[in-house]
Amino acid sequence: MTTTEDLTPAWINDVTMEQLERNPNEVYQRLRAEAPVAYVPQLGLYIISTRDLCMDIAKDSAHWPAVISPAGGRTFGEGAIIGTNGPQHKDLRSMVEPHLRPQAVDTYIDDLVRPIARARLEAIEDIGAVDIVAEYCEPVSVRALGDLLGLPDVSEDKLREWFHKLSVSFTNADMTPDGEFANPDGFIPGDEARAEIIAMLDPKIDKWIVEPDDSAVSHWLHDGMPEGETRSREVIYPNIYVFLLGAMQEPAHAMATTMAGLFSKPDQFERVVDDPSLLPRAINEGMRWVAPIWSAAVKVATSEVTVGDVTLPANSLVMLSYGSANNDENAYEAPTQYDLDRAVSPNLTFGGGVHACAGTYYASAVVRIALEELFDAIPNLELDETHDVDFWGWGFRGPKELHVTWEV
Ligand code: 261
Repeated sequence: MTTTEDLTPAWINDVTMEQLERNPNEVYQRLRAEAPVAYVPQLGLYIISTRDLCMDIAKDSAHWPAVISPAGGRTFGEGAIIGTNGPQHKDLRSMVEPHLRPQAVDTYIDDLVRPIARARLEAIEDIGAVDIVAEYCEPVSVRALGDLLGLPDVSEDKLREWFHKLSVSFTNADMTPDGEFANPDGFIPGDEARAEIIAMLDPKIDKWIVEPDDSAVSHWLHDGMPEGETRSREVIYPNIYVFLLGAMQEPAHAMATTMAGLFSKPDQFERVVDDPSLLPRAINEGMRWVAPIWSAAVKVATSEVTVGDVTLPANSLVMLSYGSANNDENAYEAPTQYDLDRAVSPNLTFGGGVHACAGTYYASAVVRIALEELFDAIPNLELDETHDVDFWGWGFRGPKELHVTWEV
């Protein structure tokens, strides 16, 4: 019988969260080569780092039901869709899916995103130098989803503050050897965001209960419920937090990552600006290159189970490292390079199995439209070489800032 110590590479004990947040790639490259199933004491779980093992586990929800990570559960509470299974998960999927079905998205996405994108571009197009993350990617992402959810009166800056606070709290994953959170104060930002979210949403929910409208959250309350009943706040809130974190932040990461990738291959950047029909491919590769949700999916073994070459006991927690899977050298040639012309090979950016992202089509459309409008308005965009492109994040990853310039 193998033990957690047998599956802990000695060198992993020296790896810090700060190091992973700055750059997880070398650590995970070594894990893929030496220990694709590794117990990491600081996280209190096993890391699965290769593409094939991540795919096998993601698809096998019978043996590997979803759970939320410890820090994620501390941040969102019980009942977030990402950690539910069976009939509870089915109900929550049916709650969130209507607005996210491709057929539904196609009816509203241009009217939703293009005016938001154009208004932001009008505000910046005469400046000639901005951090495009703060001035465009994040505002467009949060305004579009905020309007869709029913929060048109919550400012872009407030929505950005909330996803940031929820995100650092969700990934405050360091554990002590006794299985306690090593940095309990790291959850304060998430607690603050949650308190503000409830104070803002409670009155809206009161109103939607008696006066439903077309907003997504109003539908979450009513759809599929018996006449005169609504879903409880206990059901709704953890899932609002899921959206206010991942669905707000990650389209912006995908936009900025795709631009950073294209800037690393200037000829490919030119081709995409000249031919916007290349954007879906460019974005798909950007999200493969640096997966926005880099390391957040966790599963639990229902019974003793074999993973690759090792046997794990029942109740083992595994973290599927989709960002690492997407850089697996056994699946992709030169995986750490952005390449618009790369051969097709499936990736795990949107996960897999029954928990595969419900917002895949929505998010891809938001990112595409935002970049179409940006490249149309400012085709002579250039990377500002006086700033470094600093990617940041382990759970969620993208350029922290992306400074660009253009001739006005
Ligand atoms: C919309 C997806 O959001 C998330 C996914 C995984 C972890 C946290 C999230 O908010």
